Amino acid sequence: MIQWYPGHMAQAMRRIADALRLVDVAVEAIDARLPCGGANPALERMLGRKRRIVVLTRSDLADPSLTRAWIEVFARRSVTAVAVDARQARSIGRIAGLLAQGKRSTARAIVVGIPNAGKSTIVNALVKRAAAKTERRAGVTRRTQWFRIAPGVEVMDTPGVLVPKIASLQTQWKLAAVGAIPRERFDPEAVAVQLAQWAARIGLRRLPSLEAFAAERGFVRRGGKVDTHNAAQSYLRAFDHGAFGRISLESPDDAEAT
Ligand SMILES: Nc1nc2c(ncn2[C@@H]2O[C@H](COP(=O)(O)OP(=O)(O)OP(=O)(O)O)[C@@H](O)[C@H]2O)c(=O)[nH]1
Ligand SMILES: [Mg+2]
Repeated sequence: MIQWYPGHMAQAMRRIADALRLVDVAVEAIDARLPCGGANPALERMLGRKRRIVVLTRSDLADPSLTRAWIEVFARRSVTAVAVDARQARSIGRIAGLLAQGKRSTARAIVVGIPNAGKSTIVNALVKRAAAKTERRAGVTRRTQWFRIAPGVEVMDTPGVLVPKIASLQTQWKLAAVGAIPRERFDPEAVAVQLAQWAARIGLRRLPSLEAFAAERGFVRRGGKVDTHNAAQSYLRAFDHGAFGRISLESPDDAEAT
C-alpha cells in the first residue's frame, strides 16, 4: 500500500483554493499515459465551474492512438484537452493560443495537477525561460508562485497534489510507474512486477518480464543470484524513458477508467 501526502500538499490545496478566485482559467496537467488515474478528483471538485484546459503531458511517451481516444473522451465531457511534449515550445504554443481564446483574454492562469505531471515545465514554456525549477522526480515545487508571461498576463505554478488515500491498487502502481510518487515511498520491485504482469495480461509483448529484463541486462550478483532490486529500478527507468516504446497505462475502454 503506497501512502504519501506530505504537509505541503494540504497547504497547497488551500493556496490553490484561494488563487482560484483570482484566475480566469485553470490548466490541469495530466500525464498522457494515465489520463484518468493521473487526475486528482479533489482538485477537479475544487475547480468547480472554472474554465479548465487539460494538458496531457508526456504524449511523446504515450500511445498516440489511445491519447487521441482520451481527447475524445474529454471532448464528450465538454473539456478541451491537448496532448503535448511540454519540453517542446511548439506544443506549448497551442496552450498559449487556448489561453488567449476565452470570452475575454486571460489575465491570470493557474497550472495544477498531481506531482511530477509537468506543471513547472508548462510554466517555463509559457514564460519562455527556465523560471520554475523542474526535475525528474515528484515533489520538486513546494510552494505556489506567480510568473509573468507578458505584460498583464500571469501564471501561477503550484506544488503537485495527490489525494490523501489512493483507493485502487492498480492506480497506486500506475502512479508510481509514471513518477508521481517519490522513489523512496514504494518498493520498485513490486511496481515493476505489477507493470510487467499488466503488460502480459493485456498482451503488450514489448515489455519483458522482470526476470528476462534482469538476465538480459546482466543484473546478476556474484554467485549467479539476480539483483532484482536494481533490475527493478532500471526497469522502471526504462519504462519512463520510453525504452519499451510508447505505452499508455489506461485505455478509455478499461472498465476501471470510466
Ligand atoms: N518526456 C517528457 N518529459 C516531460 C514532459 N513534461 C515534463 N517532462 C519532464 O518531467 C519532469 C518533471 O517535470 P516538472 O515540470 O518538474 O513536473 P511538476 O509537475 O512541476 O512536478 P512537481 O513540482 O514535483 O509536482 C522533468 O524532468 C521534465 O523535463 C513531456 O511532455 N515529455
Ligand atoms: Mg513543479
